[in-house]
Amino acid sequence: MTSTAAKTSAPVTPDVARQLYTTMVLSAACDERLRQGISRGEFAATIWPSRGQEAIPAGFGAALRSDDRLVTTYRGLHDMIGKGVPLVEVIGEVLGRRVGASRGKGGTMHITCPEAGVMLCTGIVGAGVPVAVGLALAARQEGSDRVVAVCFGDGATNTGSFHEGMNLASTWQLPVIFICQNNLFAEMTPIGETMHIDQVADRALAYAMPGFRVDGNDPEAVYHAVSEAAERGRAGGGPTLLECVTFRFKGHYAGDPQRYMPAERLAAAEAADPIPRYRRKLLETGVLSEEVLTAIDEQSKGQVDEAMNAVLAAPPPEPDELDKDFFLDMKGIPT
Ligand SMILES: Cc1ncc(C[n+]2csc(CCOP(=O)(O)OP(=O)(O)O)c2C)c(N)n1
Ligand SMILES: [Mg+2]
Repeated sequence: MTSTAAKTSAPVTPDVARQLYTTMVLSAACDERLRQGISRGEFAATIWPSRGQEAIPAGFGAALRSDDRLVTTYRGLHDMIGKGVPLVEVIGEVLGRRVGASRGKGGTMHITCPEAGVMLCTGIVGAGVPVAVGLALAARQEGSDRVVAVCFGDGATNTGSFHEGMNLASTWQLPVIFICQNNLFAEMTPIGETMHIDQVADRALAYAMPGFRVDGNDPEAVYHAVSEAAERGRAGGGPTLLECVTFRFKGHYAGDPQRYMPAERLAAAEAADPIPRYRRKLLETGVLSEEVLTAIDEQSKGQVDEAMNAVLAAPPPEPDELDKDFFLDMKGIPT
């Protein structure tokens, strides 16, 4: 039993190609800078690196509207960047500074930025799924045609929350795009030891939902698959499950020595790094020139350095802010 592969090979416009490549490079530069600072002891922070998985948020970031919603996980800094959360707010939250998206009180696992549509980030595996379904119900009740994308890992698809959320979204035909970032590992366990199916996308069949397996290292494939799913959701066609197959280069957490990871497997994945792969494609097809690509590479590193300097100069939250920002008043203003 297999799900259909997504029909997604049309070319993208140069503007979309530029956005896809920029998100990938910016996410990798941010991840790299944070890991560097942690390993040098420059600051205390914890991250769950997304290096290797950048093509996924590049694709959905370009496919979704800014008012579409996103729910993601602890391994979601690249997702935040793809959805348009300012770098200072991402890095600021990781370092626990007042300029962070959650004013430095949430940390890496709890970044929200409603202005960019990022409504929840959670460290509880699978827990974002039912919340995304609720956000999609809210969109319908408000008469909005916005859609909700929810990112989670392969391991999360073994949780009850995932199946309950899939079932309800299917039953009520809600506009949810379930995006599994299948990096083939859950913490230190390879996927073959946690499920007996060949494809996560097949899990859609149990809910009579379209399910597609996508090359999660190809930003254009993800872009097309999410665009189609969003179009279906906006038109009342219900939810879609996308299994974006990728790889996690840096282990479960920053500093993970990855003793469980066969060296040749990691080396093969790194040799197929989606960023140089997409760069080569853009050059070979003449969509973007070497000059433009180099400028994007340099500007992205510059933007990360600038954001990091702004964060390092910013204070942590004051103790009297601890009990603020939990509730909204009747006008929707944080109390
Ligand atoms: C409900 C719950 N169970 C267990 C954990 C511990 N845990 C943290 S990450 C993780 C693995 C999740 O793997 P996957 O869903 O594939 O996401 P990835 O980390 O690969 O992105 C586990 C088991 C948790 N945080 N929450
Ligand atoms: Mg995983």
